[in-house]
Formats: sequence, C-alpha cells, structure tokens
Amino acid sequence: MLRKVLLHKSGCPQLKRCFSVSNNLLEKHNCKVLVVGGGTGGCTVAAKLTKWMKKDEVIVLEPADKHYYQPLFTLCGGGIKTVQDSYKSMQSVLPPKAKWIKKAAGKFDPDSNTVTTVDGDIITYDVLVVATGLQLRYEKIPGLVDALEKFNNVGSIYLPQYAEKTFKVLQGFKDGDAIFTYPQSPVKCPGAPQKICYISEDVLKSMGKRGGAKITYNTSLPVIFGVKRYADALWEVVKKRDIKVNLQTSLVEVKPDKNEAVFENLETKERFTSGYSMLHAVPPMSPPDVVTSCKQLVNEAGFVDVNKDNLQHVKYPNVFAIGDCSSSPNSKTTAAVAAQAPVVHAHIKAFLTNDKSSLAYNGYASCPLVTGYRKCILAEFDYDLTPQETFPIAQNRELWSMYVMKKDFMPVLYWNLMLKGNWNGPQIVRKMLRLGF
Ligand code: UQ1
Repeated sequence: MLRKVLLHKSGCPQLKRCFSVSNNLLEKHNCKVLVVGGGTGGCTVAAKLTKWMKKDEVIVLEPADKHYYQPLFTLCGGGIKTVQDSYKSMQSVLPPKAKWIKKAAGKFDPDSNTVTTVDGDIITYDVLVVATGLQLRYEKIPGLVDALEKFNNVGSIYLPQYAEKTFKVLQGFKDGDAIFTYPQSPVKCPGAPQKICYISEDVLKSMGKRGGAKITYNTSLPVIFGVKRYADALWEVVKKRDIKVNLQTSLVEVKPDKNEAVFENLETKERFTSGYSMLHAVPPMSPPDVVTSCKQLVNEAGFVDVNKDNLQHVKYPNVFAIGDCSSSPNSKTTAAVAAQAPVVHAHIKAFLTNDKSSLAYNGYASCPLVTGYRKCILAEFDYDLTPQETFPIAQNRELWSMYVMKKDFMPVLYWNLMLKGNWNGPQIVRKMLRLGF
C-alpha cells in the first residue's frame, strides 16, 4: 500500500505505466451504483439496473472467476449433476453494461460513501448494494478442515470440491453409521443439509448398501423444518426411510483419525461422541468479515441491517442489501433473491430519481426439498411461515414433477432469465394459473 502511494506520487510516467500493467497502482473509481458481490443477488440486481442506466454507471466488485449456481451442489453430492454443470465464467454472467472490478472488498465506509478494495483502490458511490453472501466457517469446527482435506469418508455439499467428494464418499461407503449435520448458525438453503441425507439414503439403497447403514440426521434446530405443513411431511419421510433425527444436536468437533464426531445436546449442554463410517458436515456460516467488521452497517448478528419490507438500510438510505447477507428474516434461498431483486431495484431507482416506490418484499422463499432420486417436496412460504404455493396441487407431497423442475427447469430459468434480470419469482406463474392459462 505504502509502495503504491509512493509510486503514485513519484510522477514518473514510465514507472507508473510499468506498475499499472502489474495492476499495482492505487486507483479511484466513481459510480452511481456499486454492487459488492457478483453472486446471485449482485448479478441479478446489476442486470436490472443496467437495463436503464448508462454503461459503467454500475460497478460490480467481485474477485471470483466463476459464478456458481449453488442449488445444484446438493445434486452434485448425490451424483445427479456434476460440478461442471453448476458454473459459468463470471465474465459471461455479469451484465455487459456494468463495469467489473475483479477485486475483493477490503473496507466499507458508508459515512463517506466509499468502499476500499483489499489492495487499496477506492470506489465512491451514490448507492451501495451489499450482496456478499455468507462465508463458510469450516474452521470453527475443530478437526473438520483436516477431515475434509485428508480423509475419504467426510463430505460437505457447500463447496463444489467437497460436493464432488461427497459422492465419492458415498460410493466408498461399506457399512456402519452415516451421520449428517446441521450447524448452530444461520444457513443458506436450510433444506440442503437434510436433502443430501435423503439423496444419500437413495444412493446407498441403489448400491445395495442400505441394509448395513444406520443413517442419522443431527440438527441444531428444534424442528425438522420451520413451516409445519412441510415439517409434518418430512417427519413422514424420515419415518418411512428409517432415518434417525436428533433435534438440538450440534456438531462441535471432528476427530477424523478415529472416525469420531463430537456433538453437543443444546438443551442439556451435554456432549457425546459418535463413531461414523461417513460424515456429511455443514459448516457454521456468517456474513464475511469485511461486512461484520463495519459496525455501522450490521446488526448484532453481523447481517446488513435493513428494513425487511424494502431491503433499504435502517440508517443509510443509499445502502441496500440483497440475498444471504441481509438481516431480513427470510429463508436464505435463490428463490428468495428472485423475489427480493425487483423490490431492491425499484427502491434504488426511486432513490436515484427522487421518486417513491411502494413495492414490498413479503419474505417469499422456496425450498425444493429433494427427498431422493426422482422425488421432491416444493416448500414455498413467506415471512410468517405461511405456505405460498404456486401450483394448484398439494405441494407437501413427494412429487416427480417438482424434482424435474428442480433438476432440469430451474437451472435453465436461472441462467437465461434470472441472471438477466427477467425473473421476479413465481408470482407471475401463480397469477397465470389462477386466470386459467
Ligand atoms: C425460484 O424462483 C427459484 O429461483 C430461480 C429457485 O431457485 C433455484 C427455485 O428453486 C424455485 C422453486 C423458484 C420458484 C419457482 C417456481 C416456478 C415455483
């Protein structure tokens, strides 16, 4: 940083050119809207904005080369899809009219309307959209990183390389305990930790290994699912499939050299050790440090503190959050982002044009609960945990049609409509079905 500033001041054009080629000069940028994060939320809202804004008025700050469609990771873990199916290059998905700065955010300063990149560039904005998502905290469980990196019987569908590994873990399973976990923290796609359990059960069945397998789902939550209609259906699924569920049971340590996992009963605080033949571990998660360390921006839990109806910051009217890093108390899924995007977009547009918008987000989220090969319960609900089902059929049943929708239809919709700013969630489908189309 010091070197950069000195070079900048030296005024030697040759030196400057030389170092700017190596991307080592402190740069300043100005934009109307700065979107931090090129994941689902960032990309979708940038696509909407660039439909009417001028080229380069929107900047997307994102260091990654690849954009992953994360809802496929569970299917990768079950060998139904491959990791290659789950990503495209960042360049190909970011809207061409946005300026992409391929760097990570280092510091937010909402009082001066700036974000500084990790290497010192300063970006000044009129409006900021925080869309950083959640950071996976595998390191918070002692022994887990080692287990995932060095042992062939531990998987985790939350990262592409470990999702791929999860299928290998299943293929190598002989017999004994297969344990699946859900951490003690907010989680993106809270259905995924149990979806991989159901899919794995089917994989083991198809391999002829189910008889020798004892399957357990240990969840930190006090319920199997937050919405009663779907929780009732899921209890039937686990009963039928002989999957043992332990509520309020949190993974606290892995001892991979002994094939042991330590759990805490969150009610009694007692700890117990379980031996495993295979373990599927979901990491604790939190917004990234760069967000949580900006105290003006976040609530006590470290999430960007926004109004849950319009996703506008409670203190800074020119700051918005979308997706997993937002404090809005919805279930954190891709479908939730689809419903949030038009609201965030409308309120940004209103802010920039001195107008008002009454568009509000009702907390819609959906979770296609894949319960095995060819079966899926499509849960849809709002902030009040009231079901908001799209289709005129009882969606609390395991349906092949919903499985096909999840596996084949949703990825096409995601890449072609949602990331281009043209999918606002299924309310349009609901309206059309009601009108009898
Ligand atoms: C949805 O809108 C969405 O976002 C693109 C998903 O994420 C992949 C989903 O899984 C689902 C189910 C929806 C909702 C869409 C319909 C047609 C019910």
